[in-house]
Amino acid sequence: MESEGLILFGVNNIYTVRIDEKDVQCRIKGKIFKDDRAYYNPIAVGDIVRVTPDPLSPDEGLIVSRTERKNAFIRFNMKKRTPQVIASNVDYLMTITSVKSPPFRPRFIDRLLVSGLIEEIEPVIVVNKCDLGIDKETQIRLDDFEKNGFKVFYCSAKTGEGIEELRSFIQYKTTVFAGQSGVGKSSLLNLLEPDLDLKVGKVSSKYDRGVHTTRFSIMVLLDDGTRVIDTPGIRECWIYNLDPDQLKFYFPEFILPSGECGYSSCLHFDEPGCKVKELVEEGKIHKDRYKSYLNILESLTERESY
Ligand SMILES: Nc1nc2c(ncn2[C@@H]2O[C@H](COP(=O)(O)OP(=O)(O)OP(=O)(O)O)[C@@H](O)[C@H]2O)c(=O)[nH]1
Ligand SMILES: [Mg+2]
Ligand SMILES: [Zn+2]
Repeated sequence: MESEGLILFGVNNIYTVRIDEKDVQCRIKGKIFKDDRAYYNPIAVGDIVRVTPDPLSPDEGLIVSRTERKNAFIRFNMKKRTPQVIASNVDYLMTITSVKSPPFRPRFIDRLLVSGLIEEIEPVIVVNKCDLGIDKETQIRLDDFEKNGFKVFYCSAKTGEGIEELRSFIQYKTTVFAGQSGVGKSSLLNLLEPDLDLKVGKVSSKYDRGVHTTRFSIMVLLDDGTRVIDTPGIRECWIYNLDPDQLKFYFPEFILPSGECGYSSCLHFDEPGCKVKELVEEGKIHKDRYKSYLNILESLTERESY
């Protein structure tokens, strides 16, 4: 008899699948996902799968198919040149960031926001470690995100500040926590679910960055049905599945002024009469956001010529 399940965790081709109220260890039956070789992993946390009992091991299951994904948070593995699905079927992509230790990296946030928008996952920013203080320049950049329509939460896993607001925002939804190593993703999740006791690492004082404590993605089901996915820290966020001339649509503050650019197909790069560039020069569009745009555009154009 087949049943439907939700992937909570998976490593070495053994998956923990929530079926009804129980967690069942499952393997993939045979080579059913051979069409999916373009991906590093055929099954990801958040996938909905069909499972049959394993005839050789009655307490375990065999995954026989996967329901089509609504969306996916994908990491592009530059070394292997393959996309890796970190989590699927999610409502919010929460970029967790810290103001200090590790340092604030707004360009990295810009990339994660684009990744979410491409997949039609609502991107949200969570500024953790607020107990360490926020300098003026960082605050200006954070206000700019809000001005452009992104939700920004301020919290501290150390003091508990802002946690209840975060909890009510994610209630009943599926949220993936993403960000650099050491920003406090696992710490925040431990605070949301105190019995959880996820391993928390330190921030290397020598390099001022995390030590990659979380090794595998895991979905945590909170008591009220809220779902949160903790993920390993990522060093870089590559945008890969995008036509370079589409990128401009993922920077919300470019959309309105682009109507006043000299060319309707303006890439806001070096075209004459570009309104976006004019607003950057006037300080009305944050120059750092524009730099992020140019950096991503460049990487997409390079990639096209492989
Ligand atoms: N001061 C301060 N430290 C925090 C806060 N949140 C987490 N930390 C510390 O930051 C360090 C890293 O926390 P983790 O929760 O392991 O970070 P992570 O994002 O899960 O890191 P990876 O699993 O490596 O990706 C730990 O030493 C935490 O105690 C906070 O709000 N304030
Ligand atoms: Mg972690
Ligand atoms: Zn333009």
